[in-house]
Amino acid sequence: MKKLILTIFLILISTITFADTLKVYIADYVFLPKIAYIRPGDTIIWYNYSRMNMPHNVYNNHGIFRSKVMKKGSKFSHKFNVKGTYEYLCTLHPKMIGKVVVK
Ligand SMILES: [Cu+2]
Repeated sequence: MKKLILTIFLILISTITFADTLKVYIADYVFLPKIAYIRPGDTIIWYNYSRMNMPHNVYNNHGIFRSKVMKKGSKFSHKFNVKGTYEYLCTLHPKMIGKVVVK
């Protein structure tokens, strides 16, 4: 009986996935990683780590997430609950693009 309970407990534990947080670093004109792969319920935190004191933002064209202009050292987070691919850019430097893939 104890063994059965232990087995059921281990099966339950193995099927529970915990929400995670992934950091995306904003360096000088790039998002690292450029493509972030996460699961539903996970949160992305963007950190502006620019060495050139460059302000940046994170802007999704569909309005799903948009940060303010972030000075060096600032951060912005968004929790993704729905599967999909979310593209974004920095409107101050439109060549800076990134993607969050929730699957
Ligand atoms: Cu920028």
